[in-house]
Amino acid sequence: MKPSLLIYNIGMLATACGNSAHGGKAQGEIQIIENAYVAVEENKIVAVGEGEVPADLRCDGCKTIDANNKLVTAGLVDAHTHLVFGGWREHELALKLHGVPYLDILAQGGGILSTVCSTRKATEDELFDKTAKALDTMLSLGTTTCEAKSGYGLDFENELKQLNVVKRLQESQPVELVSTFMAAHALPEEYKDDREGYLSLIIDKMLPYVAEHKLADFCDVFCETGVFTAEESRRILTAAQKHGLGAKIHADEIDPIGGSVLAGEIGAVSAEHLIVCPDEGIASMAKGGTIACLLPATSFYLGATFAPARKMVEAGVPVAVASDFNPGSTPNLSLQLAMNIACYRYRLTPEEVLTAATLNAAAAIGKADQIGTVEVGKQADLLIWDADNLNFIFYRYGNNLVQTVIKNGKVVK
Ligand code: IZC
Ligand code: ZN
Repeated sequence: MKPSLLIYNIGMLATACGNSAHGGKAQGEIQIIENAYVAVEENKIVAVGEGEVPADLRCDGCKTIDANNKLVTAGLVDAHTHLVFGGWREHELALKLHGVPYLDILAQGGGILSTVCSTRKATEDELFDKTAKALDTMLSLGTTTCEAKSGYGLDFENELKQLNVVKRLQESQPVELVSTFMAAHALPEEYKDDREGYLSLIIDKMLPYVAEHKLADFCDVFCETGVFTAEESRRILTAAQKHGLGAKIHADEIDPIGGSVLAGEIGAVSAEHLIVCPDEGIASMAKGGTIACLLPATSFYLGATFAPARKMVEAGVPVAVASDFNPGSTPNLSLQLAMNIACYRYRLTPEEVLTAATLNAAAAIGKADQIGTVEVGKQADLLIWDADNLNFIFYRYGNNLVQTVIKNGKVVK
């Protein structure tokens, strides 16, 4: 066998292992190989080993990369972003600094609803160009796969416009995308006196269309005070499951109104945020096999408390870490930064956070059998870091330490 790409002289290869999310002790049990090599054929990893590269993997014609004794990991998987939107919301920073709560800004027609106005005004091409630029930055920061939620259209035409942008971007740039339908992100102004009308639009019209046209793999709901109740979330998510979409839920971000308990009960793939997750929510997620998708950069940006990540790991709930990139509660594209904050503020170890941002994140978007680890048979999504070891990328923060990005077996940065 002659590979198409050979990376040799790897100082440290650090990777989670397996095809499913890891919680408990297993979250921190990663494989470390010093003096390693990785061989790739087309878009797949075909060999991973230690020491001298075997003769049958050496080739004259193929591309070789000398990793210069640096760290190699799997590409980062960002399992939670609100990627496609019009405008920004920098004016809200001053309000936040004056202590105006996030939900008050939303209740006054700002927040998400102001992004809905800008997104509705933007053309599909404008959204495409803006999002392509964001993805280019993400790729250089090491994100090789990214989830993208709709939820700034809040009507048929504009939700589809967002989903369509993701579909087009999937075909035109290297970052692999997974779409989540999130029309239940806020109640649009035109339905403010007709909640049932909007729920029916989502459940009876939009969901069947999105599922039939394969425009999303997941459905998400913002289950929060003043947004959608746990009962409304249950109706939307169980309807989505009947259409074959996986369930995700923004739960316990500000108030614990039952989102995490519901997540476990309905077997949601993931629950997001979980800043104020009660013990019964953790128990329910452990029972239901739900991944806790935590967003530490959001706690940091909002000056909020931090999700009880250690408790979750110890209860056997697999923890994923994502950026939550969005124009309101965290306008940051760097999953690296989120990983650093996860380490410092959740007190997760570098090994646990690596699993959180690769294998567990891949599982949270239904791709753990294809990506998230550096193992034979997985897709060749790899990073070479400007770091000698895993600890270094957690110790340093605020800089981009990713040197080389390989997506699907091709050097893309
Ligand atoms: O635009 O504020 N939390 N949704 C739920 C968000 C934050 C995004 C936003
Ligand atoms: Zn979110």
